[in-house]
Amino acid sequence: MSSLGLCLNQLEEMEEDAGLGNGGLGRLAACFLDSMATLGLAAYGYGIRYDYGIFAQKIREGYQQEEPDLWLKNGNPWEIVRHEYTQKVKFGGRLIRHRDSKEQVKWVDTTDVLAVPYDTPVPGYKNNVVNVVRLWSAKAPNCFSLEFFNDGDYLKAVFDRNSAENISRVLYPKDNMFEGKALRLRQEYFLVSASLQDAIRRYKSSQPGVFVCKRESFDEFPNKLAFQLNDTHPALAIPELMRLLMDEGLTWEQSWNITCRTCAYTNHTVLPEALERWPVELMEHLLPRLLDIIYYINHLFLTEVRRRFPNDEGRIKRMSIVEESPNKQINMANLAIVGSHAVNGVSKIHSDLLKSSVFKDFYEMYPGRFQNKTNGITPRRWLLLCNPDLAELISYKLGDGWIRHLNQLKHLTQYADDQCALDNIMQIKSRNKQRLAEFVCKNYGIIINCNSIFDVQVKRIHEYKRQLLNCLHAIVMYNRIKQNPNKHYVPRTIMIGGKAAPGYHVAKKIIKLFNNLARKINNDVDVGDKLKLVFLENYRVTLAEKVIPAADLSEQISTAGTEASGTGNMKFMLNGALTIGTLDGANVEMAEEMGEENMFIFGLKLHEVEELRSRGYNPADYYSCNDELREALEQLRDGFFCPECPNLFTDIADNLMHHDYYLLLADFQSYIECQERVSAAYSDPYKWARMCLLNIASAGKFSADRTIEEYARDIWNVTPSYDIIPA
Ligand code: DL6
Repeated sequence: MSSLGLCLNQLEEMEEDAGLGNGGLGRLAACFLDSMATLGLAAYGYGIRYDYGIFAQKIREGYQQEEPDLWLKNGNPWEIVRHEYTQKVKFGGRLIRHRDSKEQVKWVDTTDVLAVPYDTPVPGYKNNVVNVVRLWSAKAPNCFSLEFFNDGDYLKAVFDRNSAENISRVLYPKDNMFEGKALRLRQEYFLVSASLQDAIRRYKSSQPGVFVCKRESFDEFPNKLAFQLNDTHPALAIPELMRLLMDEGLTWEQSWNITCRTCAYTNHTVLPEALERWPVELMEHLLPRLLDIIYYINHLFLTEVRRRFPNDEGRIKRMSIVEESPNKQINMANLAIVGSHAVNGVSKIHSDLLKSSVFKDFYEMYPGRFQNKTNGITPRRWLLLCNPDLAELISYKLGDGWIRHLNQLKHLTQYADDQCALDNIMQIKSRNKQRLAEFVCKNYGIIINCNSIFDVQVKRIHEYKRQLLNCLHAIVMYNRIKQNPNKHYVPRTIMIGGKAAPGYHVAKKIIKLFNNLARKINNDVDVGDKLKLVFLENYRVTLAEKVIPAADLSEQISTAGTEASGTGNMKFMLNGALTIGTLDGANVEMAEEMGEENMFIFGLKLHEVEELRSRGYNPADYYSCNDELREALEQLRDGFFCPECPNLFTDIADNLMHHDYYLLLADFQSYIECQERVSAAYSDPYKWARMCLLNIASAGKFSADRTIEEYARDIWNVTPSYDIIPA
């Protein structure tokens, strides 16, 4: 590199992110891959090799604009194509039934698509284990649309090629939101079918010491394989595995036994708009054999429900995989639960909610199936790599065992009152803040005060995550400064980053609002550097690696009961940022680990949210008696932050004042007071530094290694190993 006059760091900066997911769900999977390799587990990550990943976000005049993510434009040196493992995936066609057999059904006249695998290595941490993430790219078979070539309709033939290859063209950019598009269903089946065929191929040929295809019995299948369904997006794995096993000659009962013992389902959300329900009509057209199998699974399942809970038709209706009204649709979560031996949520509070509300009927029927696996993050990326100075300091104090055994961080507590150690941590934070400030200045032209609290909320923009509550706090701070400019204020830099789904108008409006607040506040001479607002454009993993180590305050402020876990919260904690948050998702367990005195907790608790809603929530009860809140809402409503288009934010204000589903107004006062406690704590550098250290020291639980050890022990029945295998 240096002989070519090139700098490795610059080259690293040029590398595109592989943005093949939407947010927490995909990033969690990436952390799990790192942990599985580090724990010596023989694991494959399967996914789709999208030509276009999550869009690039550009901010123009305060608005989000989307641009295609051409991540492969300069090639991808980390992958190799494995043509030899190409699989065929069927769509459409019709069924030919052999008498009334449920096993012997031929799926014919299908339109086939090839799934070509591209492998990327996933190295474990210094253990010589290298696993694989295998991503499928769609390719039309050579014979595809041959009849049009024969007819001389060249263009039609080429167009149809594209329709096959469109399957892996682009990631659907909605996070926590179901999009019932046919192409999305094709993507889901494409991933599932190719991956299962690949796993069966490997199972059949994997008799130790024998190279030719050997294994004929499927008896060992559940002992050799485990399929962990990452939400319901791959839940078609259940009927597809049934199909493949029956096509191998197994009976329905044998296939069902193997399927249930092999599959397990992780739920990642309770938001109703995110739960997948596919129209039967669409499935009938695209995947008739799968629908046929789902119907029979449902028939047997409902027979069992009726036997266990006689005369309870309400329950039958709620539990049915096939929903009858208003339109017939397949409830994918119900399918996933029925066909799995384990179902888990991703934090304690979330797993409890699954049992007490979302899947209550299923819990009553299969209590032993329900588990919790609190999420985690990989300490290799989220500390060692992104915050090398802090990592070095910790290794200097404790040795480097923490990199694989994050619980060792608890030994840092011995330095909680050691001024020198605290100074070291704060010096590192300060350098990280300096670097981020340079980035912000260079990229957005905003000069920020490095002595201010770096108050950061980075995540997808969603109403339930309540970026608007953060905006209300910014407005209150601004109004206070304007009313009393000479008073002392603890300076703040509020940074928000995140993408809004392109069709999610409210989320896009929230971005515009924050940028308008920034325009007004950042240019007000009375405010100066007491308050600055920065929108972090195009938030993605590589930007997170810069932002998180530099944050003082992490905003985790969703309405209690809405965020399944969160994982950003853990990344901030590990890097010594303090959290302001509700008792939601994994925040609850973070508070347990560090002690509530080391976190800024506010807002309604889950049972209070439920009580308030069942009592009947009226937002006016809150703003009519709160001057600061009313002022902020009126400013929003009346165009104070958008004189050139005074009605721009009226709908946001009206929505808050009249509906406010996520209870921002109910939590407002508690949030503002909590922010005051943050400012007071920051004014006491010793107290703040001590809290930072205690946050880091109690982050051990949130290693993805711990999460994976639990999956391995309780669901997959495999034993991790920290052995270093010969190179
Ligand atoms: O479990 C990973 C991640 C959680 O940390 C987030 O709290 C949760 O919102 C996210 N869930 C989804 C669900 N997507 N769908 N459908 O992204 O999972």
